[in-house]
Parts: sequence; structure tokens; C-alpha cells
Amino acid sequence: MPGGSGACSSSRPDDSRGRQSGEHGLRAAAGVTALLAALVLAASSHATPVGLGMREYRFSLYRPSVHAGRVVFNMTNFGEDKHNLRLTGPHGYRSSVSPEVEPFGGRVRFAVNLRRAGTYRLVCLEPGHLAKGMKATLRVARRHS
Ligand SMILES: [Cu+2]
Repeated sequence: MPGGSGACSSSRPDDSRGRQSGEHGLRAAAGVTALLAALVLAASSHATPVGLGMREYRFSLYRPSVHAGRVVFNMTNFGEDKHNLRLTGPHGYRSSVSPEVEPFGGRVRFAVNLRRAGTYRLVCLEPGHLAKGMKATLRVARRHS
């Protein structure tokens, strides 16, 4: 490393604030604000991935609990029938029904927003599947900050 150039330290004259750089400073601040906003957005749109295996007639949930927020189920159908997924949860929460997951290895990503902590129930809505035991439970913990 070449020593002592000092080129990396931006020499910022102290008198620059009062003169013409007022707008420049504002623009820089706006840039930083936009960057921070983008970072916050990226953090808040982060989704927790959860693997979900499907077969006759059960779900294999790859993790028993998640934190509240966006969750993406990575569903794989290892069975011979079509399967799907719906969640119900606290305060009458009811997700949409996922697309059908095709048998023999079909895969679907299904995103939901689980805002409230509590116990959620996963079921398959194909006729007769729930009665045969195709359900699972996912615990949702309060979002950590
Ligand atoms: Cu099913």
C-alpha cells in the first residue's frame, strides 16, 4: 500500500458550508435519505422462506415457527395428487388459496403476510385431503426489532 498520499481522505474545506455548497449539501442529504429509505424498504420487504413438503396426506413443514411478517412457502409436491395450501390464523385471518402444486415434484412459491403473532393452521383444500390429515401448524412470534 503506498503510504502517505492522503488522497483517500476527501479534503473538505470548513468554510464551504456558507458559500455555494448549500444546495450541494442538501442534495447529498437527500441522497443519503433516499439510500436509507431504500435500505429500510429492503429490510421490511424481506420474506422468511419456509420449505413445505406435500404428499398424501400430510404436510412436512421445514420449520415450526417464524417471526411475524412476510413468509414465502417454497412448496414441493412429492406425492401423486395435486395439492394446495391455505392458511388461517388469529383474528379471522384467512389467506388466499395457493396455486395447485403439480404432483411428482411440482414446485410453487406462495407468499403471505402473517402480521399477527399466534398459531396459524395450514390446510390442503383438495377434496378429502384435510379429513385425511393434510394439515399443519405454524407458530408466528412477534416481530423482533
Ligand atoms: Cu392435498
